[in-house]
Amino acid sequence: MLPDDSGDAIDHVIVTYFPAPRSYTAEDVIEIGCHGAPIVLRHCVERACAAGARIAEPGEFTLRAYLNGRIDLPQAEAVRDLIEATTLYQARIAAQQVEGSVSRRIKPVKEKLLELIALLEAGIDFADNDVDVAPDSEILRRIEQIERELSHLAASFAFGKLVHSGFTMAIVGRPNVGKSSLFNRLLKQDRAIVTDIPGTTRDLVSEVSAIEGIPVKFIDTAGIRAGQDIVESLGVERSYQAIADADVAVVVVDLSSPVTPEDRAIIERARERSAVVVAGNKSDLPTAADFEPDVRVSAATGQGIDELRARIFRALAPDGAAAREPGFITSIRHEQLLRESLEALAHARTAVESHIPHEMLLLDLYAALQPVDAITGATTADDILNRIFSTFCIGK
Ligand SMILES: Nc1nc2c(ncn2[C@@H]2O[C@H](COP(=O)(O)OP(=O)(O)OP(=O)(O)O)[C@@H](O)[C@H]2O)c(=O)[nH]1
Ligand SMILES: [Mg+2]
Repeated sequence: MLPDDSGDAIDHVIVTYFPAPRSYTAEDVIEIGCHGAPIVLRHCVERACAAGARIAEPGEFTLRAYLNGRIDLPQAEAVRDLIEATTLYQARIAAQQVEGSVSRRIKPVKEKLLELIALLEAGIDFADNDVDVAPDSEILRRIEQIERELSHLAASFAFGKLVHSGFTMAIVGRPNVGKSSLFNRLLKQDRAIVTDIPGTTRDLVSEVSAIEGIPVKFIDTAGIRAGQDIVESLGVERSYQAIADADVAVVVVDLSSPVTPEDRAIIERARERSAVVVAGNKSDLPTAADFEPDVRVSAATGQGIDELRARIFRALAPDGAAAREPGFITSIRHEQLLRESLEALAHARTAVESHIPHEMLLLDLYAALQPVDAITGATTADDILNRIFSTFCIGK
């Protein structure tokens, strides 16, 4: 029973006791479940604090779980992603990472690096005894194998980034080609106004939705043409800005009429600024255009829309299919660390090729190990910890 200040019951709560080490933090933990009204929650927290508890720091529970060795760093970071997930797909990937999918991918590679280091260390220690560690070709083979596996993992970030942060997609093209119709079709709702009058859309219209569980900000734009009134030309300015800001631009052309130099100019312009998919719309009508788009669609009938979605994905993450294998990385921190490690390995490879003494080669290998350690958590500087845990927005 949760009493108010005068002792009257205001809620009945459930108290759950998790004895150490079988709790979230691996310590003794008590959880109080009460009914969800904010005023009741606040009262409950105030009573607890009056009795000697204190409010958790951001991320403190997960930090304690980490410090007590119950989870490693990638798992702790994934808890934050799970809390922030906006689609079930994001939640599923984060949940796999909470279960340790990233560490499971990295640890075998780290193991190979450690083996190589141990091998060379041994060679140096026993140099007097004429122990021949390994021929250079063998050392090179090992370094290259580690490089291959790490760069494969680093490349998975191209897709992982999309899963983590989603992407922005602008639909651009000449007036009346069917941009707003396509926008509505992709969103599966009548969001933007569609008419047969060129110049219908005058400002950016945006809406957030998801493609295959990945959050996407769709932007419909004003049709691009020259020499119109001031409102429309301001809209055209914004269309160009939208191309520049987008991760991917879908340039729409109307296949039922001849493709014009303006169409080609818009495609060129878009290619300078972002990934591009050229969609040939109105494919339900007789074709009048002598032009091969990336994908033929009909906003009117829905034909080709799935193919368009697939094309959009491929434009953003060319290796998307490979990246979907388990344990792909979604954290920019991990990607940067893997790149650092790869740089050091490239140094190491050059060192072997130029027959530099093993003592020096080892420095490069240790330099390659350090960033991997920073992912798996074996050596963690305070500032890494602080950066990770300070981005938690709530107590968990
Ligand atoms: N037959 C056919 N008509 C289409 C298709 N897509 C759009 N339309 C028609 O083309 C006209 C223009 O469509 P909108 O979606 O408004 O074109 P828009 O590119 O947004 O035009 P602005 O906003 O003026 O730049 C409308 O009459 C639509 O019904 C299609 O796939 N097939
Ligand atoms: Mg429009």
